[in-house]
Amino acid sequence: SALGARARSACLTGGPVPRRLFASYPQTKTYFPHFDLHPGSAHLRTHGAKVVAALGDAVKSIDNISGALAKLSELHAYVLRVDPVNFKLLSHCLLVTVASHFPADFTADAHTAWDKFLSIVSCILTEKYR
Ligand code: ZNH
Repeated sequence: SALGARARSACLTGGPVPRRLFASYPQTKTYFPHFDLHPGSAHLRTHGAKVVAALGDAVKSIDNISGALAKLSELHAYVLRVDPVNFKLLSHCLLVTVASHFPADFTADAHTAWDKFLSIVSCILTEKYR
């Protein structure tokens, strides 16, 4: 979407999103002991770009998101073992960050669409958990 493209170009995922996530929910930092977690660090920028690219793949395969994210779903469930609750926290931080950077574009429809999209992606990334 246009809002998604602007969010990407504003580089929200490398700075403001992780800053908000780690400040509001410090327990999320435990998954990144090997990262430099200072806002805008090379680690966060690279990682943020990967996360956004995955979200882009999901958008491109909007009718088969689970197919597009199958590998990533296995990675999060079996290798990274990220507690599913963290997906809600990250989605919330993404939503709030986009809303606060682009208040005029963040209409009720945009809010609904982002909320739905992120919850579908989160469901798919956590569905392999046992
Ligand atoms: Zn994650 C990784 C996406 C959520 C944690 N991830 C990752 C990647 C991607 C992603 C794309 C890369 C892979 C490769 O490289 O192959 N994620 C994602 C998404 C989401 C997520 C899309 C939602 C929406 N994650 C998450 C959470 C957490 C996480 C919530 C926690 C908190 N991840 C993670 C980790 C990792 C990842 C730890 C690894 C990193 C490194 O590099 O080491």
